[in-house]
Amino acid sequence: MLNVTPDSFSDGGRWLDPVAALDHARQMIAEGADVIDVGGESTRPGAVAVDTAEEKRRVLPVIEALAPEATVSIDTRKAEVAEAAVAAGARIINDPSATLWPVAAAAGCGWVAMHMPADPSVMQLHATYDDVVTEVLDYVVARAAKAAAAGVEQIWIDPGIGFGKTARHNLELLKHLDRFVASGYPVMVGTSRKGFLGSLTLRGKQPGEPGGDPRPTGDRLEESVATSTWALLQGADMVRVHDVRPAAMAAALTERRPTLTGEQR
Ligand code: HH2
Repeated sequence: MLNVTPDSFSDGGRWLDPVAALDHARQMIAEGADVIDVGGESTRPGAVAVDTAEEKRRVLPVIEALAPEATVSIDTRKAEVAEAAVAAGARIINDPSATLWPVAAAAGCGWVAMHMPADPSVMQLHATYDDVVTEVLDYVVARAAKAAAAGVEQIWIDPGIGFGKTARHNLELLKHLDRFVASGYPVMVGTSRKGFLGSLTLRGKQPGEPGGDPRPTGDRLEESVATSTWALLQGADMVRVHDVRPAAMAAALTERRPTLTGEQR
């Protein structure tokens, strides 16, 4: 993904300059990315909403430049930004609000229905579920059904890992991704560099051993690759990552797995 934001949790400020953003996008494509997800508003826990004009100013030049050479998705919660992004060449609306299916239907583009229980500024206060897997699954499937009824042809459902969820909720959702896959909708998953990964393997400790420091945002590569690979093995259709090369290499291995022979082992 390409965050054209000053405040994204792991790469905020790095790709604000459109030239740097394009270079980075081209590098991700060379490393194996199939879709570049462009976002101009951070949705990290506690993030403050960005004004529509500012969000458009951040994303549109990048989308216009990138669309002729790559499949671009726009990561936004605002209809006006989604419409402008599609007009600039984006082919998928990646929608953390799961409300923009009418825009996708009118534009004839793909749409991602992600689960987020409340606005990012307060969503961690809403991390309460009786049965997180069933509740999140029912929510995204209901939104996907509305989109399908409205005529959206390409729909993904996404459990929204880290959005209004505790580490335990995130792990439950990953453990039961097969139930999302069984819905019949293609599944998208984003775990990359997220906070809950930092506490899974603690620095200076063996996995599972208590104590130690949570790993910082920039030091969660192994956990990110492991969980994106897990998602693909469970049948996810698309994974959203920062570090494309290792994720793509691991994804290629999951595809080759059934054909490994004794000699190759
Ligand atoms: N996660 C983030 C943003 N958009 N979209 C989907 N469909 N699924 C996700 O899991 C997802 C998403 C958060 O990651 P990032 O873009 O790196 O951070 P920020 O929101 O701080 O820009």
